[in-house]
Amino acid sequence: MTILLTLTVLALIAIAIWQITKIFELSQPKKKNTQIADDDDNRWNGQLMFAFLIFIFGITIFSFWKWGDVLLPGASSEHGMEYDNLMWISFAIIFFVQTITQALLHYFAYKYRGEKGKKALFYADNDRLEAIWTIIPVIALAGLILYGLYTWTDIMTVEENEDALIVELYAQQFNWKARYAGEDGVLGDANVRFLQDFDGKNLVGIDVTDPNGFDDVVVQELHLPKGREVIFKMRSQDVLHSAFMPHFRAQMNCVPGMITEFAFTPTVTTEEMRQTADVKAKVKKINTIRRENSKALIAKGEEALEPYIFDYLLLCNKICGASHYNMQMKIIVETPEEFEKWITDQQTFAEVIQ
Ligand SMILES: [Cu+2]
Repeated sequence: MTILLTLTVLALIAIAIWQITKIFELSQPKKKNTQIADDDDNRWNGQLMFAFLIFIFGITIFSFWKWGDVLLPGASSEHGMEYDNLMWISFAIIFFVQTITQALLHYFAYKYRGEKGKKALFYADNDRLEAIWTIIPVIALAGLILYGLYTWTDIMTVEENEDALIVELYAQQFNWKARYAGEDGVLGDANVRFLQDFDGKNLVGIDVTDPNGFDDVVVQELHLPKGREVIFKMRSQDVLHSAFMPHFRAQMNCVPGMITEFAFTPTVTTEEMRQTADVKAKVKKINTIRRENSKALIAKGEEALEPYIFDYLLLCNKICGASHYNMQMKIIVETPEEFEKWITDQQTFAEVIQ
């Protein structure tokens, strides 16, 4: 009922505005009655084009100033630098070209607006000009594509590395689990058919007929040693998920029925990241917002929000169901010594099913 009333009121307001506009038009002295644009109309249109140019430049500068600080902090992985360079170079070229072309387009629309008596110049073609505006984009785009392909291949190729840490990321609606290969460096075979074994203690479905699985370690918080390559093997229990680790510039789909791979080397520990000026500023900004929101919550008799502390996160980046937004796992990057101490404290699969 409220919706119907609101819609009726809106419709009546629209009709009133339309009628008032008509009255205003009729009350104006009749100047002309023609559909052909005159100098006044053309000047007005030209000025509007120029105003639009100022508007798009203005809103671009405003957006950089206002939201420039919500971008991710610097990459925390070796390949992340390459990835960021590619992105910033592409952005710079696009930004430079778009600024010039938009400025020319709108300025010329204003400068060469229609005027009485002004005749357009008949200009059939100019081979040299056409060659220039074809060859320059070809070189620029081919350069970008080749650079992109080279970077992509470099990032996506997972090479055999004896020293690499092998970690399985196991996705299910709506959480993550991680499995370390243990002492032998080999992940035991696994299958969703074994999930019910051992009263549900077999969290990722490790196959007990494969001896490689007994020293595997299954956890719900991902720890990674700084400076050592990590080879991730992704699996999904149910639907399509995507393992997204934004701070490491890493993402890979988790597809039911197959194992996908991605590898990177973390370069900054969680503790080091918390001490960077950029992250400190972000944390401060988030906590200011949280304090403000807490005031409203307390007024309603609810609990205040906890202060935010920076942590790396593994997120799901495929809309996989109702709680997709909350499908995440904390990642802790630490020194190799801290990592060794942590992993030896964890229970192996053999210990869990005892
Ligand atoms: Cu998901």
